[in-house]
Amino acid sequence: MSDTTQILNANFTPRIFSGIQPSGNLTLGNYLGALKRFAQKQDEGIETIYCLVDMHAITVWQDPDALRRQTREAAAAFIASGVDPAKSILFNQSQVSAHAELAWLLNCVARLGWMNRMTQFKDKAGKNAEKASLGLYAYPALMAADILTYHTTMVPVGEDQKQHVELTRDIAAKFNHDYGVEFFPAPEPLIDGPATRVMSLRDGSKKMSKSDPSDASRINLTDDADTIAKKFRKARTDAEPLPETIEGLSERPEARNLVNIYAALSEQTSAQVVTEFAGKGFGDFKPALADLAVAKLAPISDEMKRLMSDVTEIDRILGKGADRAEAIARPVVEKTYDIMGMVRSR
Ligand code: AQP
Repeated sequence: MSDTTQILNANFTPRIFSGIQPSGNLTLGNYLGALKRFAQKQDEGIETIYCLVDMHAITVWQDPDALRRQTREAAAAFIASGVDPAKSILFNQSQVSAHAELAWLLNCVARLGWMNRMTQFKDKAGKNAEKASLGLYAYPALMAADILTYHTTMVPVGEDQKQHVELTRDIAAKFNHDYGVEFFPAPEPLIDGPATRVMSLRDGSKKMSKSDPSDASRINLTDDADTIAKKFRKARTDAEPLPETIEGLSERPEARNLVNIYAALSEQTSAQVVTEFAGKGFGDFKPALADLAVAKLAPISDEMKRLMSDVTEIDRILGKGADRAEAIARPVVEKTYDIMGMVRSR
């Protein structure tokens, strides 16, 4: 953390915020890069706020009934992964209007040149950028609003979201500078562990993603044991045995990905995993990885099923979380309007 960030953030109560889009089945990438760490963070004595960002999900087409189911299922995945709604605030974004309101205000602070550099837009819009929604382009400003409306100081994310958190810092700094205030903190991305970027099981150069058209490219948190084993068995690899040291994986992205997944699931470093399996082929390593993944994920998927049998309870939890979130976010948005010169007379 730079000295200026440290000085600025010292004025704010430490607070953690992060979110996940309910845009499909949550994956092993979401679990290792986000959910597992969200649960760990809630026991570190810092307020934790976790959000199902349904308004981000609609930046690409979502069938309304599917979105409702996915939002509840994602809430179930959070809880089954250890996020405790009594310890953390858990809610869905659209129930707290402060996010949309602050997003508009920050749209007027963010610069087009900054938005044009966002690699996720380029990846997601692809060659058909003219047909992408305006929302997909503006997504990073909404994400900045999600973070800043809680005066968040730390954002646990996977590697792919680092650029958006950095943009959030730029937007916060420009707002503070333009209005001569120290109103928004400079949130830090928290990116740690061996699985900050879990890759596709079919292509080691692409990240594992819930919207990848190939289901075989990812492990879904709802996959059963047989499916998990089959997907790892069919995962793309090379023909070499595992090397003696981690450096031996530098030109082997698929092998490195499987080692990293094993390390994250078994709470080891990737170097320890390589030492354990040095000289073994994938015929040995893949079944060991599949067994480990099933042992870790089966209890989560069972608990998700149990929670999904009572969606009224899930909705109640999300509503209560939204009330708690609103109580923090509303005064921040009101103050932002005031700083920007909008008359507030009721
Ligand atoms: N493959 C991954 N490895 C590590 N972390 C990951 N995350 C996502 N994929 C991986 C982390 O999960 C959190 C929520 O991400 P998101 O669902 O809001 O959006 P995303 O990053 O765009 O994830 P997907 O799965 O690729 O979603 P779609 O396909 O809907 O766009 C973030 O912290 C992210 O870093």
